[in-house]
Amino acid sequence: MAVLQIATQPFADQRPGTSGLRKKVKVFQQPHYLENFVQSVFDCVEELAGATLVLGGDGRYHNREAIQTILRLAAGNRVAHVIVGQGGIVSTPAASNLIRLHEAAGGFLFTASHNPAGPDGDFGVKFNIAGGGQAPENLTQRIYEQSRSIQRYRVVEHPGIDIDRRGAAKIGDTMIEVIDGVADYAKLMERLFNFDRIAAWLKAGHLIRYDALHAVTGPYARRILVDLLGAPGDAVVNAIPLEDFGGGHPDPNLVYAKPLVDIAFGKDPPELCAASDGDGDRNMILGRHIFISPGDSLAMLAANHSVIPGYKNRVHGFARSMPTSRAVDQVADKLGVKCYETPTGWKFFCNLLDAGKATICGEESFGTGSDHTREKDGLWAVLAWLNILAETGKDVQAIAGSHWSDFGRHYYARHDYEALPGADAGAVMKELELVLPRLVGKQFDAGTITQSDSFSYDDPVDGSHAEGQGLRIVFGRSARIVLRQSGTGTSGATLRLYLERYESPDGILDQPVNIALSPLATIAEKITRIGELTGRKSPTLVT
Ligand code: VG1
Ligand code: CO
Repeated sequence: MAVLQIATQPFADQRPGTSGLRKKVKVFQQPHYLENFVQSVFDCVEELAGATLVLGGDGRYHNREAIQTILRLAAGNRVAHVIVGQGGIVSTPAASNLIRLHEAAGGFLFTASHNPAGPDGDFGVKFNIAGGGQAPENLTQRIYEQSRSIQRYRVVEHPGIDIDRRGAAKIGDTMIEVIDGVADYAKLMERLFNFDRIAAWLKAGHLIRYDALHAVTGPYARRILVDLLGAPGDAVVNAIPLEDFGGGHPDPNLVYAKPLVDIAFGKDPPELCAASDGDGDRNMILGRHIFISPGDSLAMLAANHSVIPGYKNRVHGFARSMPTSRAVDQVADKLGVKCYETPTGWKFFCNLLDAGKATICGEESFGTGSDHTREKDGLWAVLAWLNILAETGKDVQAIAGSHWSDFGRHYYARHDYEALPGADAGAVMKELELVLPRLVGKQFDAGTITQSDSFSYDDPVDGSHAEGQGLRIVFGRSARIVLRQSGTGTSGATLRLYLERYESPDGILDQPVNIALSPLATIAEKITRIGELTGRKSPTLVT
């Protein structure tokens, strides 16, 4: 069948951010917009021709159209075999797994993660490379450059493939295979965790509740928690993925998953409450009347990894993004393994995972995962917690309590200032950068500033260098203030202020987080002047 060369003109705004290209749906609906970006990927990743490609998304509005568009482009660029999730549904970690399993040369994932969906919401496209990881910085940079000069894209015309039915079809010479997007992922989880032990624990009457927030993890959670592990059907709620996520904001945190939080803090709560985000790579963990902050969850999983079959005797190191709490560093010290500090964004973990330097890693933004895929993995974290609960017989409160009395506690919060005028956000960053060199040695209630700099990173595996990855102000071991600009937003600029305060094991370990951090928040305002420079009296969101 004939490959058509369609003439096009570049768009100037196709620079991928922290995790792919994210824009309003309306932007992606412009003629040629998606085609240009995807063709730019095909132009930069020549090995896709003749190879296998994985395709799927979080089910949000425009997912189905985008899949048909990519299928035509894949045929136009002579991809041999495209694997598509049934209904276009594949969670981000499951897609990463499919790429690995089928030794695909890459995959396109349609997601804007937790950003709201629908005709006025957000859409996104992310390219993952062979091995399942997100395109590294040098590749996204090349793709962006290509998108600035693109003149044509290649398609094979086709009326469309039925992606709701499993089976195979052809567009031109390209084989399109629609598969169950859940099955292989479920098998992978079965290999990592002790399903028998978890099933027995559930059978003994321990209750859980998992909220899929009307997003991609519904079918995964149903299959794994209910069908395979035997949790009661009502343990998984909001399990049908909707194109607009039910009008909600599928971001698993104390604000956007409030109904679940109310249950966890209500009367007779289940032993574990959990939720994931739009594309299934984030997780929130709650016990009875307790919220486990993501940095703590990472540290607790790291400390208890040996009860999980997939990790026993094979943890070589940990990694966390720079703003993430340093709780896991202490676990690494105790176990005598290394903990790497990377820039924000999962792509920076991939080399460490590939090289076997890190086994488990995480970010403060509710992301945890391991070397089983090259994306963070929401349900993985939930199963890891379930495995630990089932194996130790302790509840979430007890696990957290003994962790804090062993290691001390890192009180932690992130304050987001969303939708700021770009100039205001830029001014805050610039002003702080100017004073940073003079801060070391200054004394505050939180202690003396021992380090203040703009974080840069040299990848220990391939030597690549990343600069400008956030401004940090460190008060020795006792506290940190970090400020950076978000790279995933679609309207205006977002500043993220990260606050961390360490309390040693003999300190007060059960304070409300906002109270424990209130003096540090005051110091942060004094130093960063966010309120003063932006006119915002308080953050838009505290997580
Ligand atoms: C945010 C988080 C970061 C995460 C990224 C993608 O990026 O801070 O930790 O990796 O989202 O996650 P930023 O640049 O807005 O701070 V997801 O679940 O949105 O793909
Ligand atoms: Co996500």
